[in-house]
Amino acid sequence: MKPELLLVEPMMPEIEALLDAAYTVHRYDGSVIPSNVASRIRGIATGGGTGVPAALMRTLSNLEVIAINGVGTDAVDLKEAARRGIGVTTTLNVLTDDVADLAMALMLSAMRDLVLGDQFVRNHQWGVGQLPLAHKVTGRKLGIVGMGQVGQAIAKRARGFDMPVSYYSRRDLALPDAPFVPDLQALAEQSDILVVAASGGAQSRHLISRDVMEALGPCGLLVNVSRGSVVDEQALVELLQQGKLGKAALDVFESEPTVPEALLMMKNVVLQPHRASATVETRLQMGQLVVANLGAHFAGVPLLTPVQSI
Ligand code: 8YV
Repeated sequence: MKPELLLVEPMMPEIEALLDAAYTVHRYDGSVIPSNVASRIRGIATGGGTGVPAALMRTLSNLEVIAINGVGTDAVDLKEAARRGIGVTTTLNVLTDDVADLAMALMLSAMRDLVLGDQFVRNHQWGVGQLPLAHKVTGRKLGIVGMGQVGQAIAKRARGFDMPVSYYSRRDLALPDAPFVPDLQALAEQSDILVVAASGGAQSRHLISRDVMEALGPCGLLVNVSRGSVVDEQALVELLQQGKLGKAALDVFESEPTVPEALLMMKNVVLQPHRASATVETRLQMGQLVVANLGAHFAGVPLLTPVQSI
């Protein structure tokens, strides 16, 4: 008999086909799972942002493994998983480049007003109206918040744009070409562009505070490719409205998929629907790693990319 699995967030059809071949897959639609089904579910596949709601986890009394199709673990109660001996895996190393690429794309898009230029052409304004000049990216001072794999991949790309890079992180990594700035507000103050690449979770909630954004200032750009929770979104909206923060380019939000209405109206804001890892190539690799981790668990061999050992 195939083990039973709960798919909490849809994956690529190719990946779902692999899951269907190996497991009896129940697709979660948010409704209550009948107890006779819930008790048979031994594994979960889910997204990083979606994770596993606490109430759902409680109903799955025989859950053994949670395979996250992403690197964020903030939407899974890791303590509870450890207490219950549930293994948790992520797709470590696979999506770093894509997230760093999107950070650069957001940076370029916001500084060079790409969205406005696109709308200008589509609205037949070229030759009719005037588009204000944009701002230069090359050579701008970049501050990176969270210098893990993604932060370092962003720094590597930024060097190609001759951008001096400094960073704030939980600890000084003694990197040869990027100084550690232990005071986040000071980093914001000295940066033209601040990119958020820190992990989400209680420890980083509203790390990008009103004060930090005010320090970035009226000419500054805030880019977020990590989690919406890291930024105080209400303060962000207010500061953009008041002109105290120059621009924002955001892939993630505090209550996805809800985006503050005020942001939708702002020309100095670039928005994406949490798509940093959303490329065919990367999602395929991520999905394959999810399948491989689940396969390892049910074969009784060590997980490939565990978050914690069970
Ligand atoms: C994905 C993510 O969009 O890695 C993460 O934690 O949030 C993203 O890469 C997500 O996991 C797919 O739903």
